[in-house]
Parts: sequence; structure tokens; C-alpha cells
Amino acid sequence: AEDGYDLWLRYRPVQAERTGDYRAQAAQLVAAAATPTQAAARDELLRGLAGLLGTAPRLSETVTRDGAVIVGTPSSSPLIAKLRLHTLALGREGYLIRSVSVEGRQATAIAANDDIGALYGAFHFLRLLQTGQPLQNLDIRESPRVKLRVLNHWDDLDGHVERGYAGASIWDWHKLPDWLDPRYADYARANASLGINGTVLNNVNSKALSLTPMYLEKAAALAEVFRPYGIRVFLSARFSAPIEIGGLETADPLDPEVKRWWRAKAGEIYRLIPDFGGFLVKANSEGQPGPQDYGRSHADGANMLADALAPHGGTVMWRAFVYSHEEPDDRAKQAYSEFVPLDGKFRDNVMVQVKNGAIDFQPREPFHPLFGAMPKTPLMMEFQITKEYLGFATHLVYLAPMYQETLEADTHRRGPGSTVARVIDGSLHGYALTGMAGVANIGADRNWSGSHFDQANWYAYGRQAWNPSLEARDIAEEWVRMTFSNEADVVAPVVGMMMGSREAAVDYMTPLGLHHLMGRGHHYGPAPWIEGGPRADWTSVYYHRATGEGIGFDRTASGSNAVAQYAPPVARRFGDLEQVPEQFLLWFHHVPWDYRTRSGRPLWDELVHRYTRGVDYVRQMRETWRGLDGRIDAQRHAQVAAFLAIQEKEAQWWRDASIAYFQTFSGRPLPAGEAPPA
Ligand code: GCW
Repeated sequence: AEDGYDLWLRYRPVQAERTGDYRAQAAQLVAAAATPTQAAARDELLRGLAGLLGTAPRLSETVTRDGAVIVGTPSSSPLIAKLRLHTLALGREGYLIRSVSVEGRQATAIAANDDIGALYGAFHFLRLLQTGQPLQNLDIRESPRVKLRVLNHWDDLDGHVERGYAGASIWDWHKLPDWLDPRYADYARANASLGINGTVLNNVNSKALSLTPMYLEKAAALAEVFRPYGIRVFLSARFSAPIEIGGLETADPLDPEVKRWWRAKAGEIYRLIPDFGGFLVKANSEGQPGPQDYGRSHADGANMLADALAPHGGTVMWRAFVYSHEEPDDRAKQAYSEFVPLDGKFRDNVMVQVKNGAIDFQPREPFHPLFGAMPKTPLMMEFQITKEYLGFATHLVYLAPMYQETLEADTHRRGPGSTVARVIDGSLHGYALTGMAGVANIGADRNWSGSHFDQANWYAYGRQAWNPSLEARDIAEEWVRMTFSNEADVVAPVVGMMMGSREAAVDYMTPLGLHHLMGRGHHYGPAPWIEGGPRADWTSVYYHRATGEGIGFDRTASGSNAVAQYAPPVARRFGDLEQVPEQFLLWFHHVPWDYRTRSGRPLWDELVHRYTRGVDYVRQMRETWRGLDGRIDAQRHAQVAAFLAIQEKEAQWWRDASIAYFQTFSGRPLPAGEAPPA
């Protein structure tokens, strides 16, 4: 059934006109299977080529004909060794794919230094066929630009997934460690196909139970499934675990008993999971325990855990998503204020994990001011793949353009060209550790991600983590070819839909820099009217600040002065009404309703125009998709069509509710031609 289970690894037959050529280029497979990773590469090639070409290549020990594919490392394959392909510079995870000749026979070498590189190369080779590319004269060299490419699962031990819209957790904790759902291996294959090399199994809000022996055994069983695919397991660690499961009175990071407890815990974990990656920690944020409960700093907390992991080679990923019990004057400023003074105070095996923006995974945020501001502390990127604020699983919103926008943003911290990507890949500050995290959108739904198009976000995240300079459009095209079709008249319209979809969501939800106006708690649908409640920054009115005279959050010097957290050239641009990119207008400025925007329209008219434009885009996507009826299998076509109908309804809801509400402040009529809110 075309239920989406196979993700982008569908391996359906290639276009008829290519079959002959491809068969000739992949007629024989020379690949060892002496280790689990080698076996994984060989099995994937056999399975993939069988699906794509209708027949699997012959396995052989040597090259006996044209069209051999040789896979391996200088130590796993005498043939690869003999070819002297200079793999060394590719590092442990890199690979090359090159057209070579072996004793007069034409062949393709997939070579690496390490088995895992060869596995990545095998997936790349398959992708060439899946995307309809020629196999002649290949000369591909790839190695990841970011070392740690990790998924963060916000999965609770009871099967619930926080902000998950794809069903329950895929980790069947109750049946682990003895029952290993075959799905775990498919999960590992999908991730390895992108180069994802780490996974945090449990929610950052997890209870300490996940660190008890019973659950560590379950995690170890998963680690064993993932190991051949180059994926290391990490766990979220609750800071107060020494109290909750250790029987101590305190979790003070400077307390010797507490240190000893964590050292023992680390030892226990590494006995079960020798390649355990380390801990992810959410501390002193949204009510989670942390070092500040004892008057200690984030660095004290992170370093204590880092010391426990260091003898085993583990890493601490300490999150910078903090917001405290006290109400800040501007929530956007807190992470920077707390972390910048700690730069240089963290151990070598600590990374600080920073969300792309300073508020919270909004449809659009300016880049987080921490990027570039902590030269002595490796900062990881945290993107959200699950669409907490972007329409859950039903809205078609392709996130790669959003990731790209953040990665390309220029922090100016070391002059022009100091992009966020260069912070993350370590080149700007010479970080020894580098990493990117994506909050997973994976669940037990048959199609993994809750919708077919949400698979693209998992895919794109993985590709951009491998290479933060990849273009969102190229990634979309690859994915469409692998997932739906290689026919040009399918690829182009679908890529087109995807590429504008995020901007459309910004338009119908929060145009011009508006943010955090979603329903309280669940974050579903519009609720710009929320006021009251326990604290000011848990309301919508806190963020939009609409009054009879204008709208927007003044973050310039006359307001919260959050702009001052950016490097001076950026601060000047964001802080200046004339220069601020219009997409961030109301993020940084409070502006009168009749303010003239760059289109010439007054602000109120421009807002309405954008809301409407967002809805229109969704309507166009429906049209386009309708036109593809018969070109995509009926099962997936029908579900996407149904979800697009939901999206249109909800985009309209967003528009109408937002316009009706803000009109109570602006007191202005709708521009001519605009339909009144239903
Ligand atoms: O985005 C917010 C979510 C919380 C989440 C928190 C975080 C895991 O609404 O559900 O908790 O951020 O990132 O810690």
C-alpha cells in the first residue's frame, strides 16, 4: 500500500527510459558484509537496486564485468585499497563516489575510511538513481560539516509525544528490551540515509525514571539496533534525578554526593551502552529543576554532568531555552542575558543548544542573538521539525526555507559574512564540537510524520544538518523525486507548492513580524486576544501590544532594547524603522496603523493584504494538487488533498479571526476588495 511507510526510501521502479542504462551501471556488487555496518550497506544496495531496477545486482568477490559497484574502505576491501582513492581527508563519516576502471572494466567505487562513511555513500549512490541522475563520470566527495546531527524526541515514557502530531511514541517502552519492533531498524535506515548520527530518545521534560536501570536496559536495546547505522543514543537527564531516584537530599551540582551520584550513573550507563552519546538538559526553564535552584549557574550544572561523562567520551547538550519564574521585561532577552556572561566557563565537552529564535519556534523569528555572541562555547542549533506553531500535521508547510533563512542570517560578529551557519559549523569561532538538533516529528503513525509532506521536513533537516549550505529548493526537489515522482511535470509544481508554503503560513498566521498569537497551551489556531492568566508573557497581548494607535513590540532603545543584544550593525538595522526588514517590522517596532509600508499601503491595509495572500496561496496549492490527480497514487493523493482542505479552512480562520480582532483596535475599514471576516 502507498501509505507512506517507506518514506523517501521507496525504491519504486525508475523511469523506463533509464532502466537499461542504470542496470548496465549497477550490474554487479562487490561489497563485504563482515561487520554489521558493512552488511547494512550491502543490504540497502541490494534492496534499493532490486526495487529501482527490478532486479538486484549480482554479488561478486571481484570485478568480472563492466558496471560493477565496489563498496568499502581500504581495510574492508582489497579492491578499494588498491584504487588508492585518497579517502583520508574525508574523515570518519565522509565518502567518495567515483567512476573508476578496474583491470579495464568500468566500475563505480563507493569508498570511505570507515564503514559508516561507506554506508552513507551507499545511500547517496541510491539517491542518484532515485532522483534520475546519470551514473557516468561520477566524482563526488562528501563529508559532513557538522559533527553531531541529532534528533530530539520529546517522547514521554507513557507513549505520549509532547508537541507530537504523528500518533504515539515509536518507542514501545513496555515491550522493550525484549521485543524490537522492526520499525526501529527502518527508523535507523531513514536517519542514516540523511547522515543523522544521534538520537535523544526521551523528552527534555522527562521524569528521572528514564535513568533507572529498567529504562536504561531498554535504551541499550535501541542503541544496539541503531549502532550499525552510525546512530548513538543520548538521553535527556532531569537535573533533580539524584533526589528522585538517588535518594539524595539535594541536586546541588557542587555537592560531592551529587557529583558522585552522577559519576556512578554515567558509569552504569556506559556499561550498558558503551557508545552512549551523553545528556541533553533542560534546566531552570518552564518549571524544570536546575542549578539555579541552589544558587548555582548553568555552567556549574553543565560542568558537573560533563565531568561525569568525560571519562567515557560523552557530551552534555545544555539548552539555552530558558525562561524563569520571574516575569522578564522581555522574554526574548533572557537566554542571552543568562548565557553570555558564562562564555568560557563551560567544560570542553559541553555544547549549548540554542533555538533558532529567541522566543519559541514561531513561523518566523529573527535569528537568536546568542549566535555569534559566545565565541568560547560551542553553540548547537535547535530547530523544530514538528510543527507546534505551524499548523501541526495537517498544514503543508515545508520548513527548509525557514532553516535556511536562519542559517544564512549574518550575525556580523566577526565582520560581514559571520553567518549563523558558520557559527554552527564551527568555522567562525573554531569550535571543536559542532552540532545541530531537530525536534523530531516522528510518531507511530503509519507514515511516521502525521502527513506525507511532513516527511519532507525530517528529510530537509537531516540534509541541512549534514551541509548547512544546501538550498531548500534543491532539497525539496530531491525529496519530491524520491517520494512522489521523477516526472518533470509533477516535480515542478510540487516543489513550487512547497517553496512558498512557509511564507504562506507566516502570512495567514503572523505576518510582518507578529508572533506567539496561537491558542494558549495547545498552540492550535488563532488566539491573539488572550490576556490575563498567571503571567504577562503567557498572553498574546503581551506580544502584539495592539492599541488604538498602533501595533507591535518595541524592542528598540525606547522599548525593551532587545536589539542591543545583536552586533552593532545588526542592532542598527533591526532598530531602525527605515532599515528593519519588513518581515520583522512588528517584532522590533511598535508602529501606527497608518504607517506607510514599503508597498505604499498603510500598515493596516498591508496586514490585511498579507493575511489574505496567505489564504490565497493555500487555495492555489489545492488547485495545483487537484491537477496532479492521477499522477500520484490515489491513496497519498487523497490524503494530501483532504489535508489541504483542512489547511484552507484553518488559514481562513486565522485570517478572519486576526482581522476581526485587530480591527477592534485599528478601527479602520477593510481595504477595497477584501472580504469581511466570516
Ligand atoms: O516550544 C515550547 C513547547 C514546550 C516545550 C518547550 C521546550 C518540551 O511549547 O512543549 O517543552 O518549548 O522547548 O522546552
